[in-house]
Amino acid sequence: MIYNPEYECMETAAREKLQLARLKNLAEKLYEAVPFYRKKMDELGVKAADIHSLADIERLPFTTKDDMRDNFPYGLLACPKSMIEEVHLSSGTTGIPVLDAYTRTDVEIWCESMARTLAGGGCTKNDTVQNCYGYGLFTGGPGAHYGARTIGANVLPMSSGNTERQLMVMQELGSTMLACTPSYALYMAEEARERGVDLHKLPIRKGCFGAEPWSENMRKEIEERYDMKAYDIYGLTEIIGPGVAFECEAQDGLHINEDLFYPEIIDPETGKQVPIGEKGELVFSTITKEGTPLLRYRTRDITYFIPGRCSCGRTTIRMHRLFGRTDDMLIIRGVNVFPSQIEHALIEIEGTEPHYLIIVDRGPSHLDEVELQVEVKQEFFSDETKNLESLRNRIESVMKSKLQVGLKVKLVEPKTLERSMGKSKRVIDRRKI
Ligand code: DLL
Repeated sequence: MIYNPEYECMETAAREKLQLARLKNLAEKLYEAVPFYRKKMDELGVKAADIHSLADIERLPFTTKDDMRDNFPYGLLACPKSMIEEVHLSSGTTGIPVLDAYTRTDVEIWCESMARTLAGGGCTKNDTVQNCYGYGLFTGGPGAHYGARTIGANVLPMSSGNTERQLMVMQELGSTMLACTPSYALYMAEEARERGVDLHKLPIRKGCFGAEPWSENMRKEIEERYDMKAYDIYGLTEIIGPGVAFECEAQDGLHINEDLFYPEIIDPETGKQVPIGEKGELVFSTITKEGTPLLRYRTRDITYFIPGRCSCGRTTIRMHRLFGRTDDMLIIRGVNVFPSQIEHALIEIEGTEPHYLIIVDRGPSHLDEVELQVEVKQEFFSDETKNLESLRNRIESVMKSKLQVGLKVKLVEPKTLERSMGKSKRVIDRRKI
């Protein structure tokens, strides 16, 4: 279902006209209201009046996570504080968090963008949405809640955790749609199996998963375990929370709500836009926001724009599911490695589960050493040890050829790696660099 065909199926020329008007308006407002942006724009010698086409966006300054931290909490506010009706903070574990302040209009934009997102995954007013994203300062729970309410669906505001209760509610209230992190979806499926709950017999048939990297392998696993369609949804606190981009029934890239969040993909080294189809860092300008609108926010997320139109009828530009971040990139013996590359490589190896942990350390000779712990399907553990040995060798050689770096694989029994209720932790870096 397309929630808002007027905007989601707009002709490109009309959308570009709208985006340009909104962008100029944003630049003007930020110059007037936010000293940080006025200074940056003065340094670059650019004014809102210099923006004549969307290509001129490259003249405007970037915003980084550090800029947001430096201005924490309210330094980037673009409206009177009395207009703020809600605040969220990033889930970041390092240092000062980043803040998103929402006016009433911003919350309405969020409701709209999340309604489009859930509708992309097939949500209608007849659905019962079990929302197990965390409620609180994290945007996941409230975002999915707003979206489901806007559609008119029945929302079960579960938040994350208490898996026994989640499964009870799923069975007794007949949830038809699930919203949570992909790792928590798999965790719940495991618990269900353990407790003898047959998910295939329940009416839950679709789910919207995001907030952390996941792969096609994990999608397949979730779809099989629940007998459902699993959709990827993307967003970040700084921009609005979830609701920035989402998959539709075609599951062929994520549609960006580009009339609300103007996207660019840049070369992270040069800061210049790259051609459509080329990988780079995703950048957003929040062209309709009032509370803490941002110009050209560098997400550090890596993806590319998918050329061409989607079969679903939406005309919005699509991005490929994320490849990783510019900053979770590990440098191992001088080689750049993304955890997501390891996950992608595991997809091709029969016998492994999509649960893994990367432990990086400095060995006795001061060289980086990586141990990759991988969960193996139960059958392999009941088999002869030589099968395990050959699986281990196989993973090591695939990793070597894909990553150009050698790592030690340790096979572990199913369910030994720690599961998370929210974002899962895939990397432990013990190097003190
Ligand atoms: O994770 C917002 C969200 C909530 C998105 C619920 C989807 C569902 P933050 O905590 O600020 O916001 O983290 C944002 O998480 O820059 C990505 O690196 C990562 N991320 C979010 N969605 C995906 C996804 C929320 N679908 C950061 N795939 C982003 C991969 C994702 N990574």
